[in-house]
Amino acid sequence: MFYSRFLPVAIVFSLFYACNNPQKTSSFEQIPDRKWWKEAVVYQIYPRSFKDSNGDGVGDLRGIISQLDYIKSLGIDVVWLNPVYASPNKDNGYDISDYRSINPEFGTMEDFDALLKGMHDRGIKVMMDMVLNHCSEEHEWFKGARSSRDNPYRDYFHWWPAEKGKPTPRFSFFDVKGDAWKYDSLTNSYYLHYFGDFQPDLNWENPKLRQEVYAMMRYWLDKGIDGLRMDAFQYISKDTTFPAFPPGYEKTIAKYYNGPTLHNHIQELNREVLSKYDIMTVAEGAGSTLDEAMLFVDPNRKELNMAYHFEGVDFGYVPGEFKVPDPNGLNLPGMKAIYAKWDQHFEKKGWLSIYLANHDQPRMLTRWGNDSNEYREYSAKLLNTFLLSMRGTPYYYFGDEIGMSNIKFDKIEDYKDVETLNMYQKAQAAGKDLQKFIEAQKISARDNGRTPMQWNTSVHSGFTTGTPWLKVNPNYDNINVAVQNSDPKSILNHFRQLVQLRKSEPALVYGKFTLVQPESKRIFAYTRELEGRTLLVLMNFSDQRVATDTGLNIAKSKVLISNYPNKMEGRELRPYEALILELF
Ligand code: TEU
Ligand code: CA
Repeated sequence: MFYSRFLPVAIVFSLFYACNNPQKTSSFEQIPDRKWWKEAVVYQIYPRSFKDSNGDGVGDLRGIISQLDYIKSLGIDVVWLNPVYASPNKDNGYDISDYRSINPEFGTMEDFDALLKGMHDRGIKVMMDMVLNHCSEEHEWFKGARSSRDNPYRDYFHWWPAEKGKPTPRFSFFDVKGDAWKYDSLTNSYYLHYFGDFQPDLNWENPKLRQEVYAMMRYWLDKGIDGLRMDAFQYISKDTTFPAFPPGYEKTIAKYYNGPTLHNHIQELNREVLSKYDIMTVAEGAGSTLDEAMLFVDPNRKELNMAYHFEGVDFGYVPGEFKVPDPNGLNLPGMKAIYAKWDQHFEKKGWLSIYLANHDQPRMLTRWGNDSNEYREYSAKLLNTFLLSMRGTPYYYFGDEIGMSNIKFDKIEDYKDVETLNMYQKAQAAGKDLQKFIEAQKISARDNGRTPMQWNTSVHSGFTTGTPWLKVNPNYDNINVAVQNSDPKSILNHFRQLVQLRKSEPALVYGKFTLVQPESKRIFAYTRELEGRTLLVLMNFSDQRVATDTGLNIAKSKVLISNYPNKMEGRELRPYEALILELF
């Protein structure tokens, strides 16, 4: 009622207002201490699944090159590429066998250079994934290291000689037994691996290893790449005396975060490499507390630009279980509290990223929205509204711009991901209910987010002419780029508008964030304020109509973007309605 009735008044008022209050229409030029990486929207491409150029079923660099104009059309600023280096691919490129060459499945170094140039020609920056907690067992370093105890590469890794008895237990994320020490008979020693046993951990306490890593980073930075995403970086430092941990330690992986020398290493890295280039740097994970995370990104400490925490995406899983969704559904007040808490802690200094999905997560639409036919479009647009209106740099996962959803495999045989396969074996060994495991994975498995991009309605969604390495979601018939490109009301075009809105509204980037109605179980609402300009983000995270009660005067407002074709009805938000208002 209030809105539609006042709409004409609101328009006249806002025109009048805009003409008479120029100081409140803040522009980016007025912002002190601007940083390009705070204003950027990052688009993440999982190269295996984006576009295949040669029919072998695996996405590749030439495939990405063929879609550069599409990528540009999104309006994004930075592309983050998951690892494209030589790799046996047991963990899809997160097991690197040569940091200075391109995985032949993806192409050649010439292809990479062409990709970088193609991006730069279009004003898009490129961010590379640096996997430096571990490498592949097939890396020359490890092949040398395991061959004899006096090999020059021996100290690039962590070893426990068997004559000292069994090593003190350490936990591995991907190991069926959860054991991070693997016995290697060749030298009668155990080596450490926090992830798969094919991913031996690098020894950052060895200065030679560090110098080798820095030289490798300079090699890429000198090519002109614009950013580094530091994979699993919080784990690189270890107390190499390997003291015993109290029983139950493996349940609190906090023991693995932030080893004693972590920040010395990052500061050295900053001094010797990062500070020499105008790049953006992000740590994947940043300890387990707000204060720990701040240590990575407090500008006075000269470490990294921003961090991404796991608390948001881990929320809503049953504690102590492997990614089992809470049967009670989304606890919205809890989710809001997490985002508000993190935002507040970094309000004055430091910076965070904002994301709901990546290659380690299921599709955000299934996990955080509603992927039913009825609400799919509304809730995809709602989640996009959230991602592009929060403080923090949005990291946006490819395919979400068309509302891709989980594939929900029924059979373990359909999965390719080492994590799911190993956790299945673990559940089996523990005599757990395997059907329950499969049901939970339909919501949470990483492969849900790794199915190929849905380009059009041709066979295999236009991703490949061959057999895709991972099945294409059969819903590509109606969820694809081609259909949405030509529909002005599509999720894709709404996403493009949101990106433009963020680029024209400094309040969305730099403005103060304040939660409104924090206790509401259905409405997620907040204001973003900058220099007298107030934007209100209103989102209904439910399939019910809900009355808003923001306590703000919405009567005097202007709709900047909305996911419904017609105006809000009274004070009620319709199912999954999401809009951004400017308040006067
Ligand atoms: O992930 C690091 C990490 O902490 C993982 O445990 C992550 O939380 C997990 O995948 C969630 O299910 C990075 C990469 O992003 C991931 O793809 C790799 O598998 C992992 O490192 C090992 O390199
Ligand atoms: Ca290919």
